[in-house]
Amino acid sequence: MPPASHESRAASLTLASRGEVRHDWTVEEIEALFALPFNDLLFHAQQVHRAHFDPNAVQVSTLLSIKTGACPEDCKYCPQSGHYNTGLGKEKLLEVEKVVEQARAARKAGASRFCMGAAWKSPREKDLDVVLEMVRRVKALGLETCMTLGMVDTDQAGRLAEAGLDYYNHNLDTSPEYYGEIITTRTYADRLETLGNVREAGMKVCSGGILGMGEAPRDRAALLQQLARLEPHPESVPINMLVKVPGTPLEDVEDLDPIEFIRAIAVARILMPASHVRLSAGREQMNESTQALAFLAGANSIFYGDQLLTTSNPQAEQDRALFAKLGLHPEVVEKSARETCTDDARQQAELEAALVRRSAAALDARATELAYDAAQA
Ligand code: SAM
Ligand code: DTB
Ligand code: SF4
Repeated sequence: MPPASHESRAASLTLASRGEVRHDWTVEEIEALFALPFNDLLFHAQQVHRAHFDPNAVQVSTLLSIKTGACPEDCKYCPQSGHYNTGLGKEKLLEVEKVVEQARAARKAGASRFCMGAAWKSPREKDLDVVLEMVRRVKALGLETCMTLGMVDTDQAGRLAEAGLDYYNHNLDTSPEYYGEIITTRTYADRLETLGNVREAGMKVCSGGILGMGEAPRDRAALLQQLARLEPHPESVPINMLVKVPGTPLEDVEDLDPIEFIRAIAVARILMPASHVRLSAGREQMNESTQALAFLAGANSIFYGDQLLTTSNPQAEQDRALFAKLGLHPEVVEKSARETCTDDARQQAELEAALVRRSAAALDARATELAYDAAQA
């Protein structure tokens, strides 16, 4: 491979001036970012990240499946699709009290956002009333709320927003070109329409995709282009590494090189400088070094808690240890999210402060250790 000249690298870097928010990226420009030497790409992503965020703060969300399995959609990656036999037991919509109990536990463990997911094509009228009550009750705990319920029309989005839903998650999943290989029961245009309805209703948008589904490098660039074309950018961008579930059509797809995954995180950070980029599903299958690189590349959000929707996530204790090792701390929720303040919310604020103090103490201890090592050397 011929070495890239310093000039060509510099030219590529000028494609993404530090922190500039753009919506008109071409796939070729994005591919040029992917092609940068890894160190240059990560350095650039760090610069963008630091211009917009505390580089050591990570937003912490916990997921709960509120309705599991038997989904009519045929997403080839998904253990919950009724089209495949993954041995997953189906569950009806959970009772509100059960959801509130789980949200309280998530808050106690240190999560600041509670994300509720349902295996639906779109919510039915009678289910929506229950879901709206879940939003109100979880919000009253002082947690930020997020839901992912499939497609929503303008009326449904309006009612969710009115109930106080902060974020709606609906992923584009992959490039428009590769999409038909993965899902046939809803279109890319359907997804964009739902995202438009969410935005119009005044909620924050959470939208990202899945990597490692056998897509080509250009598909990863094209997915990120689609996300960056949204105006405004999604506030939250989950980048999932495919969790290969036996029984799904993608169970044996070839692994994506972790370095390619990190590149995609770095490019997402550069394209959407002010968005939270979530190192989403797939952390259980990643080692600590890959996760550390993802944070270096600009990821600043995770799912925290032992379970994603139906598959496992690293144990909370393991994540607390990783945060301490890397000197990361949970991002403190903005004041506006706490304006609904109740006693419960105050408790949450105290807990967050305690978590920040704990991480700081771990950092101090590490610094003392290093100073001691240096003195011994
Ligand atoms: N049914 C709703 C929908 O698809 O809009 C919400 C739930 S669905 C499980 C939410 C997202 O989870 C999907 O869009 C997909 O990006 C992600 N997901 C599902 N299965 C996954 C897997 N095996 N690995 C990684 N991400 C996955
Ligand atoms: C997202 O992008 N990833 C989450 C959340 N949004 C809803 C879901 C990941 C699901 C992984 C497979 C499972 O646990 O069922
Ligand atoms: Fe259903 Fe969502 Fe799974 Fe697709 S990703 S099968 S819509 S639960």
